[in-house]
Amino acid sequence: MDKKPLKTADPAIYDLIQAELSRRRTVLEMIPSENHTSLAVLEASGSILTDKYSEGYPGKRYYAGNEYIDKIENLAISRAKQAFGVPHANVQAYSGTPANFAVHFAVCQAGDPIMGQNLLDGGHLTHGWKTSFSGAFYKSVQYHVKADGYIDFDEARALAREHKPKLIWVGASAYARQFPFKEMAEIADEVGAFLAADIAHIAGLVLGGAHPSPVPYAHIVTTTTHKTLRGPRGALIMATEKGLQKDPELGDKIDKAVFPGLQGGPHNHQTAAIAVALGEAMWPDFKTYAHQVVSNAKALAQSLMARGLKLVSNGTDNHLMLVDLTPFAKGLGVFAQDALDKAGITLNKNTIPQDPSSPFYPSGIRLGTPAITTRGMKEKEMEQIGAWIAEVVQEVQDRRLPETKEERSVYLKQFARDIAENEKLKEIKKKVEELCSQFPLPY
Ligand code: DSN
Repeated sequence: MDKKPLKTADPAIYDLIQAELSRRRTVLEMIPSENHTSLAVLEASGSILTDKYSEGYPGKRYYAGNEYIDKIENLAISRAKQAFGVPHANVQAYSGTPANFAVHFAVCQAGDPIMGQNLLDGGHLTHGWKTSFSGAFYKSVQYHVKADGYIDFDEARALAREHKPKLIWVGASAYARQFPFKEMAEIADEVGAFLAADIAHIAGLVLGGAHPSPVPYAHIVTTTTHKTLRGPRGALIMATEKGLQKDPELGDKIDKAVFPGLQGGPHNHQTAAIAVALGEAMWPDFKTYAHQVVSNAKALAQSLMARGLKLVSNGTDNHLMLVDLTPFAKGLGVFAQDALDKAGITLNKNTIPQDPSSPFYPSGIRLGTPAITTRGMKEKEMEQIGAWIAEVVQEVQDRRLPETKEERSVYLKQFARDIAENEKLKEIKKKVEELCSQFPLPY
């Protein structure tokens, strides 16, 4: 086989990757679950390790030739244990959803009751939402947030007492406040449930000391590795001391649930890159990064609120915020998302608690600061970005989502044409590009 680099071997894919790189260089990436990894993480995840099969665990593989793979996986495991302060870590789950599936498989039987935060209130699909395996295979009950945007413990406690869940999830994808690990642990302990903290969004903040750790309170901790942790796609599943006290077999059960329960061969290039990211997250400058992510989010939230935008829970304690657009109209999220994208600000439409519209046409937008903080932006830039976002929202605030599917399709096509021509958006995009050029990507 010829040793050709991608550029000559497959110019079509090469050019598309380059195009994506240019896009990323010139936009503000503000989807709060995304980040820009280091060159070292990219190098490990694009490495020759992708070729190797290694079903099993270090020292107990079903294939030969795993001498170095064992060392890599052991390094990833020991860094995860050291970084989070846990006695057991599994680094093989392909991503967050498979990791959470493995947790259910490890500690529940099909049909057992489970409990998690309602998806439309910021929770995650895998915490018991009806369209996910977790809602289909288990008897799921969901707790909500109150009108002020904070988790409703009274409801969670009452549901736990009534349904006696075997597993309770704390952690969410669109929750702007500190996660109440201690309070949820009290509820789980009262009913004898396993408490699993899904810290996918905040893992980097936890490691950097910018958010309390769930480790003293939860039995199990899961996280993806590519959000604030700034690693490759992937996930960790960890058992805490408290978890091993509740069930000394918990670590083994988690490992068996991942393999052979749900997955085949681990993605070794991913494992190596996770090890690199965990190494980076233990450097002192990662603490500075994590705190800056939160300071930037607070500054951005202030900038938005000062311009009259309403935030769910009136602010943020972490890396993200949810803008509630219902003061203008329901279902405006898609208009704001697409107009902001045209202006070079990438974020996502999102439901808000008690959303009067639907998940596909929600009434909010979700945005965060992990990636723009990686580029080196600080509070001064957040103030400016908040001003641009408010200006863009002003451009779309009078839009109204038509009621019928047919009308919507015609209306949204016209909207796409309108925003492509919009002079204000073009002007902001230029300014965004200018700002981005001063803050290069890490690769
Ligand atoms: N897709 C992730 C997020 O954006 O939060 C959750 O799985």
